[in-house]
Amino acid sequence: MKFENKGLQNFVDESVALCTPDKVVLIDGSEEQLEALRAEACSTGEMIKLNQELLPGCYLHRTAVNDVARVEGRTFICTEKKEDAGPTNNWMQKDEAYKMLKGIFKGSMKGRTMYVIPYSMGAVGSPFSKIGIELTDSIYVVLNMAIMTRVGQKVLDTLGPDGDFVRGLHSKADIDEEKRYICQFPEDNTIMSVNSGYGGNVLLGKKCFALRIASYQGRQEGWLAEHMLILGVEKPDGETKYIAAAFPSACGKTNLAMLIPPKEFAEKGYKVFTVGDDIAWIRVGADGRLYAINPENGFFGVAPGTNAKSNPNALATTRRGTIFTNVVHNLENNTVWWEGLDKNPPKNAIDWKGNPWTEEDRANGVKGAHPNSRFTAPAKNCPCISPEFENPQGVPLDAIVFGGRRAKTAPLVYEARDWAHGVFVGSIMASETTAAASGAVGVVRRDPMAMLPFCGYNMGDYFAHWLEMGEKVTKKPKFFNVNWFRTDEEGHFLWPGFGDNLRVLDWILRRTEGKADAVETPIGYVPRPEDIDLSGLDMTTEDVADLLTVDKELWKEDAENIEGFYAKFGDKLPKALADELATLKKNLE
Ligand code: GTP
Ligand code: SPV
Ligand code: MN
Repeated sequence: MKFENKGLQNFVDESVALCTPDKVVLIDGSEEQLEALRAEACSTGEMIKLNQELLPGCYLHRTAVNDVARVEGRTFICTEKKEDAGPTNNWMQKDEAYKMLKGIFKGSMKGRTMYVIPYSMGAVGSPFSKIGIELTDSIYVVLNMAIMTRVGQKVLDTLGPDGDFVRGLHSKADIDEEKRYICQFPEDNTIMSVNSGYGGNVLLGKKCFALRIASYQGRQEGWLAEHMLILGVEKPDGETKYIAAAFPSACGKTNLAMLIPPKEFAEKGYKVFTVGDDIAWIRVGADGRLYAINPENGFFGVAPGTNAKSNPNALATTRRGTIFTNVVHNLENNTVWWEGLDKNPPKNAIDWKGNPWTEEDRANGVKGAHPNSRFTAPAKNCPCISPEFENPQGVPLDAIVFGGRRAKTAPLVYEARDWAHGVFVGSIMASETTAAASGAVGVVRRDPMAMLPFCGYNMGDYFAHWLEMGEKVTKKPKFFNVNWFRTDEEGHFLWPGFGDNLRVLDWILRRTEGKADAVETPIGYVPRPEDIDLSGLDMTTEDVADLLTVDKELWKEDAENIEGFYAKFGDKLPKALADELATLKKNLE
């Protein structure tokens, strides 16, 4: 295969020599080629074509049962020096990593086709966009990348003869858990992923490039790559304000990005528009404000819990051109189902493992869909996609929101005092772990800026980079922290969440405009309970007051935990953050 771009030619030639595929195919992005690949995947059983009347263009795929989520324990940042990966990443010396990986990739594509996917993160040709090439032996990966990113010849044309790109090599190999590696080489713009077929491990444009590699690039080039949704709120006065929010995996980004305003808000004229649901690339504009783009072109969303009430926009987005992974196959009408879709689980069905999902299974509470089952859906399907979605300059941010799953400590919402305190609030984020990564679920861990699994360099340097960015932003957004997940003694959520989260965003936006009051607490500003608009909600101001309490004893414990976490960073911890922690402790006395 011949390419005009020398670097690309070398990358493909070397990878072919290493993996020895039978055939090499360039993905040109044409519908004919994609359609032929869908047919091929269906003929081999890799995908199942769903009911084309009810779900046009939709397919079902099941991964291996040992391969259903990101594997953080097998994800590595490979650099020359350990210090550059930092205390929160798994590290491998990069030459050793190459050597070890080459052993595993050797001959891994024998008998298979290698697909060459040129893709753009961000609108093709936009100055904020970056190009990647993924080489893979999986049609499922090709078809997902064609939804999640912009792929094909137009990307190669933009790359030109001398353009640089991120190299990504992926092989399913034998889906051997013991030899599964997701390796990032930020110093070399290279990603190598082997022995997995699960989204976050293999759609290399997503977490591997757009966060791990891009966060490193962002530090070199003076911008930020963040695990954030981006949404626009159009207010009754017609003005649209943009918010970016970082929540850990499976903590509500897709849901917040697509929220439907409560009836009372809709009647007043509030509208919400989705710019992105997972990743934001953020730069300082010429006017001194922060601007964010969503580098992706689709949504790789959590299926369970998505329904006509919780997230009708997400559901509508998945009704055509969507690939479902590890959900229930409803044999009654050849469609799909998952827990929380509706109250009628199909009687004649196949579970995510590919086995009949029986009456007995259901009676025993055996789940039909994997808790981390997903849909891959085109952004253009989304009924509330923002008119600014393709804007190459991005959207200006008025608020940056952090949040996680905390049963107790964090109040419904609080506001940081300034930029440095905002960075502190992001850096102390903590959340209960979810099914999005393999390992125990429900364990509280610190997850700064929701980037713990995604930061491509030393997180101490990452904090410093956030602080430095503040010096360049002359018109600063405000920082907030939210927690939709406070529970009562029985573990029930105290806040209704979902669409009602707009009530909190509304206070946030009014704060950015200097139009809402707040009370100062040891951790920052919280709303007066009466400042959260509860109209139409079966909740009292006292209930909200409960959600806003700041329990000093719990926060003292948290401060101890933060201190322990911060200690990992040694002298890489910026002094400004150590000072913020000291202030927090003093405020709690
Ligand atoms: P990733 O794609 O893994 O990054 O996840 P995400 O952050 O986009 O999470 P998503 O919006 O898919 O939500 C994950 C889970 O959280 C789903 O089961 C939702 O039902 C639940 N969830 C989302 N928003 C809320 C909320 O406001 N309140 C409550 N109680 N649950 C929520
Ligand atoms: C996440 O886990 O944060 C996701 C899904 O968005 S994955 O692509 O697996 O990373
Ligand atoms: Mn995510």
